[in-house]
Amino acid sequence: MSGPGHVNGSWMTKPVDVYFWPSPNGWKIAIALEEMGLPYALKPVNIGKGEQFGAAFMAISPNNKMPAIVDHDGPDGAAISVFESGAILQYLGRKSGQFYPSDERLRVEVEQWLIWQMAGLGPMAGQASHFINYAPKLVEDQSKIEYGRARYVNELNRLYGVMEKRLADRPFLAGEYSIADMAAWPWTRGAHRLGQSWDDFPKLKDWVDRIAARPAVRRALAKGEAVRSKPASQQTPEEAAEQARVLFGQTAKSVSEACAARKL
Ligand SMILES: N[C@@H](CCC(=O)N[C@@H](CS)C(=O)NCC(=O)O)C(=O)O
Repeated sequence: MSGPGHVNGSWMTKPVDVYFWPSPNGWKIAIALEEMGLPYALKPVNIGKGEQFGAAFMAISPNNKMPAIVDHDGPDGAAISVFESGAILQYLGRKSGQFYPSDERLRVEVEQWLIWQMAGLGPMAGQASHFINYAPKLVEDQSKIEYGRARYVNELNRLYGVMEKRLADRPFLAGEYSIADMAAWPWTRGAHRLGQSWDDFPKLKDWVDRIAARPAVRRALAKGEAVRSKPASQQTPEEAAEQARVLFGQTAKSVSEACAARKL
């Protein structure tokens, strides 16, 4: 194959640096790179330990969140950095000429579902996860979190319903497998941890299984999990408390202080 950015081109020999931690937004990028056959190197950013506040990382990801990439073979031959998983997927799709069609109608199909994931599914699933998996351990009076929990679990349920309808008559969100599926899958596969039941979403479950069976997805998960020094399930209560302190309740001031402390 040839064409802009295809993987056989000699200019594409340098691995893409992927600033990564094994969590849903990170998986999207590892999956895309495996699917596209682009060489990459995972650069761990342990967000539970505050590594996202380091100066070098903040220079490429000013939102103090992973994922971010540095492509040393940028469009003009010089390095380019990209943050925000949706923008990274679009960049890699254009670079590789895969999973992101150049035909305008097909591209619009992909983009609608990609942006839908970025603006809706991801943020709502993230909040549902917070209220189900983290907030109960951080708040003594459980009645204080009930409203937030129901709000995000219900909204996620509605969004899964949108996918269920969409997948009723096509195998993937934009018809063909695309970067939109890669973006949505990590926020869907753990439905049971987000207050949802597969009994309500059989088509969605088939789609989750179809993507999980892809060799590239399996490779991405294996390589990404290897970045952790131990499985998340073996985290001690002290480590969990430290992670919650670093990640939750951030403000502009707390981020500035965390960045300053990392420079000492
Ligand atoms: N909209 C961003 C969200 C990225 C995001 O939320 N990353 C989380 C982990 S999944 C993170 O790095 N959190 C670190 C922090 O909040 O300090 C994207 O899609 O890239």
